[in-house]
Amino acid sequence: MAKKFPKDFIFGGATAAYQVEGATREDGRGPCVWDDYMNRPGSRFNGDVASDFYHKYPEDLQLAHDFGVNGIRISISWTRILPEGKGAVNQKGIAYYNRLIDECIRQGVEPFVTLHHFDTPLPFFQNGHWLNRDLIDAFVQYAKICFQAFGDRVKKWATFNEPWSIAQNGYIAGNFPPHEQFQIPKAVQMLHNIMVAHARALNLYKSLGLPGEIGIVHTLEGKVAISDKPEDRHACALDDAISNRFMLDACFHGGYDDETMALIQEILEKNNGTLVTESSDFADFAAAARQIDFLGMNYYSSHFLQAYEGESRIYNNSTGEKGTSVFGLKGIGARVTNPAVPTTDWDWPIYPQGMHDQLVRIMRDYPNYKKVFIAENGMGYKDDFVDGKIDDTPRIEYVTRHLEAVLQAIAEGVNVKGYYIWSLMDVLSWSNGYNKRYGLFYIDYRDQRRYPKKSAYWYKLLSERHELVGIDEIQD
Ligand code: BGP
Repeated sequence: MAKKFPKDFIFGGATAAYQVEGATREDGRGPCVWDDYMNRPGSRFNGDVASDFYHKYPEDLQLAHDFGVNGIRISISWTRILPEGKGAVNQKGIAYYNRLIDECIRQGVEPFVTLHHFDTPLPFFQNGHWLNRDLIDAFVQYAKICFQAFGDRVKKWATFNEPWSIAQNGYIAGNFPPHEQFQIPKAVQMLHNIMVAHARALNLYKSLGLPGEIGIVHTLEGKVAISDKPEDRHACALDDAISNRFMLDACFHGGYDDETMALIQEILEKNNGTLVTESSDFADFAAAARQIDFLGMNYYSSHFLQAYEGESRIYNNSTGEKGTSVFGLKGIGARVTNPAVPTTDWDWPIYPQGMHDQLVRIMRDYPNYKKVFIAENGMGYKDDFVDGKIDDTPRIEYVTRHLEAVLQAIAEGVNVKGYYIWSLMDVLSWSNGYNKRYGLFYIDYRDQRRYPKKSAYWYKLLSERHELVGIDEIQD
């Protein structure tokens, strides 16, 4: 295992517009899908105020600076720039992101900007979402406006955050809008369409001759067969194909490998679906695969797969009641508990080995990748707030073990250039609300005050020394 992180390694913190900004009706912002969804009757929470980053970003960036965080993932809210998703540009939205980006740079916290972090404009969502190819054209238009407005200062761009989560959570698990379940063919079609939008925006960026780099952020879920039985291994290959390979092939191979497509076809056939593509899609994929500068990799967890012959069935544990999850998909497999692997309260297996394995897999299967940023990793935890102090030792342990996996991958030759902890400060969790916290900085949502957690003091030492530090070395 390498001991030190590379000199130019970024120790960042991640956020996303809807999860932090709040101010959803301010300065001409139009509605995105989440405004509507989270304000539906019976909803337990919403992002109307969130972490009030829209107003408090100078304080958050000051804290980032003071605690050694030298990079921040932010995303642009599409409907601040284009309130209806297309048409007239809202200059107040442009002005806000100009202020935010300038403040990041002033504080030495480099902005890594994502164009789409789940928050599709409401009219496009209502009109078929990513199944409607009109959204591809609209996304490219929106991307162009952002590149032209901010591309002189933003040096790291990501087209999308986690296409897989949009498709899986919205159309398979049903815990994101539009709350559909088991619509596997729709999910596959969406992934393809989003990959086309990614490729076209990336190619456009490259044609503008701007001074930065562009990539995409994928969540890579480790997939491990629960046994050596061929049927369990096949379930594992199927889940890996739909969750990871399909998108990685599009981004780095410029099209889908035969083996990947065979697995996807098998899934589609068992679920009575087909995939529709246009031949120009593959020209766009090929051009983008030649030009992509980096992969942003989010990693939280791995799944243990068992063969499964039944109908699809899922129970989402969105309250942190440990041991309640159920996940079996027709034509794919069942995600089962591995008694040897601990889990979080939300039943996410804690398996750092999977992070190492996914990094090595990128190097092995996609050798034209140039570099990887860990764009998100972190631990959801119900932090205890005692006299203004938060002892989040389990989070520090979780991150330490995942950073060890990163160091191991670096030692084996993977070019990893940064780590953005999810999340910089506490944020809204899409399907869990405000009690599933991830931040280095605790937010008391009653008054929006920020408090550094034990992990923030630890992260500061880590960033100063560029090597892992023990919990006993923290002085707060
Ligand atoms: C990723 C998203 C983030 C964030 C994180 C934690 O999938 O990119 O936006 O929410 O997961 O997820 P959750 O809040 O559901 O625990």
